Amino acid sequence: MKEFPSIFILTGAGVSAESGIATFRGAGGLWEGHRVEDVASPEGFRRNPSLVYRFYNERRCGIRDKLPNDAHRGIARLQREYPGKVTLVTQNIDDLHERGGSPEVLHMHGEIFKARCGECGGVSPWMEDLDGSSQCGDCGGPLRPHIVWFGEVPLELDTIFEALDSADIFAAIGTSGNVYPAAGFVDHARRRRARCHEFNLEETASSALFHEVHAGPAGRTVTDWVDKLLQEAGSR
Ligand code: BV8
Ligand code: ZN
Repeated sequence: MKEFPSIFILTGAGVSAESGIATFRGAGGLWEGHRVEDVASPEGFRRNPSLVYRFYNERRCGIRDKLPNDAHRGIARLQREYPGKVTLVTQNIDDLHERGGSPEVLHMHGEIFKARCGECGGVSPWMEDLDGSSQCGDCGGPLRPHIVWFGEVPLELDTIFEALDSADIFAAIGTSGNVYPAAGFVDHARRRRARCHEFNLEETASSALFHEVHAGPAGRTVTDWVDKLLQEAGSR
């Protein structure tokens, strides 16, 4: 059986930028007007829940009418057509990878269209606004966005590190590499001899850690890269 290199893809806000979803640290980024500690931390939620509910209601509303772009579709095509293992981990809370055709997405920072119960911990799909009166369908407990805030432990870390340990190719697409532990994945992959690719519009804090940098909009650079990978796999 021909062994095909296993691929690990990490995406950030930049993969959804061409779909019209604002990134965090770009001009007019999401965090402007809001201090991170106030809207994306458990302390902020305890201090002022309605501000946090409102911040995520605005995000949910803004994401609902957006469409996947060529980068989402390219990654989904790779997941469907590449004969080797492809793991997709996203830091994004939108559902554009799913709507772009990805069969499996690991949302390490949670998902905007889900809510989590403060009592039983149950997670359920949630498309509408959330507020202090929203109740868990199972136990009637209070609901919060199913989002990993700063200071909280990211989701699916066991699955993520298991895939990262055996990756031959690591790609970071549209992420500034500011937030840990995601920002540390490239170093982890490098130490396991994976070939590391960075897809970004500009240099980032971790660009020096990558073997190959694909500069430009992910819609184009990811499409070109997937074409090349599928062609190489087909010709093996
Ligand atoms: C944890 C959900 C413990 C919320 C998010 C000091 C040192 C090191 C670490 C820390 C520290 N102090 C605190 C920490 C830990 C902290 C952290 O890293 N803080 C940072 C600020 C220093 N991390 C945590 O708290 C995490 N938890 O550490 O728990 C632990 C750890 C391991 C094991 C056990 C326990 C939890 C962090 C999760 C926070 N939640 N999101 C929400 O979305 O509202 S983070 C949020 O911000 C996103 O999810 C994402 O992760 C991050 C934004 O980053 P990017 O996605 O990279 O977006 P950004 O705008 O920054 O960059 C976009 C890039 O795209 C740019 O480079 C741009 O050039 C590029 N781009 C734009 N357009 C395009 C493009 N590229 C290509 N094509 C384009 N068209
Ligand atoms: Zn409940």
